[in-house]
Amino acid sequence: MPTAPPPAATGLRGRGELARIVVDWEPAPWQTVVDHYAVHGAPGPDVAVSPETLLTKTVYPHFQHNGLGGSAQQWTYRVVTVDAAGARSRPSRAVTVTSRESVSRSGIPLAVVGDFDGKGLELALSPAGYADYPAKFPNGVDFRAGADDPRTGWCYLQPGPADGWAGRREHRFRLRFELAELPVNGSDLAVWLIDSHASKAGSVVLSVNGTPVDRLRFDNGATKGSTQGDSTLPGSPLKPSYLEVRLPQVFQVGENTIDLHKDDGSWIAYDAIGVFARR
Ligand SMILES: [Ca+2]
Repeated sequence: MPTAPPPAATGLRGRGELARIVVDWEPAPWQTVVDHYAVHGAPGPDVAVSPETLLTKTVYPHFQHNGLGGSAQQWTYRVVTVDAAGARSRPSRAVTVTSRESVSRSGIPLAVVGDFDGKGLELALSPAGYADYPAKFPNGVDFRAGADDPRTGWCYLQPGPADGWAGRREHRFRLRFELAELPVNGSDLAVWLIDSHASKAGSVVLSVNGTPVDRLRFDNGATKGSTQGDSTLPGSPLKPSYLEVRLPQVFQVGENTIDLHKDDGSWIAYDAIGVFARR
């Protein structure tokens, strides 16, 4: 005897963030024993429900679509509820969401280390060489944009005082860059992480040309980015996070420095870092 299919998911809604889109919907009514929700998605204004558009199966009424990159991307989603007997609901109403554009796309690069691509593989010691950090970077990172090579000069992991493997002390990462002229419309700093410690991501003091200007607080991650370098792989356990802040107008013609001084918590795992002038 075929049973009645479960009801279609309702209340589908989404929000666009940096490099990701978050989609939520209402849990199925209690009478429905849910096996999973099948989330379908496609770029553009609609999505056909087919094996090709299946993005994930989840038991939670929630989906985080990661790895969308720095450009604003429009995606449309529908959800199919599958019950314990394997019966499938009609597809839900569609929801169309656009992710936020990164300053790494909208701005003019002044100093960039790495690619904003959800991976840390282009950085030094990636993906799992953190044990070599104390020997290779005894004084932290001191990187000259445009001259130094990220593959040897910018460590993929920046430890903090909670990390015994890095001496249980503070660590400074410095980015140096030359400016021939000052940005007229201001500038932004983008710090993209592929992951961070799951409970002690902590924070850094941000200094520009030696003057502390802000404290950047990081989202907790999954504690996997110390040994895995690609957050865009299907099923990746990494929890990337993205931080973009406006910088005060304290640059000078000639050499400038951006310091990230980690005096709080455990490590962060870099995807890329850059300073961008507003157009
Ligand atoms: Ca990267």
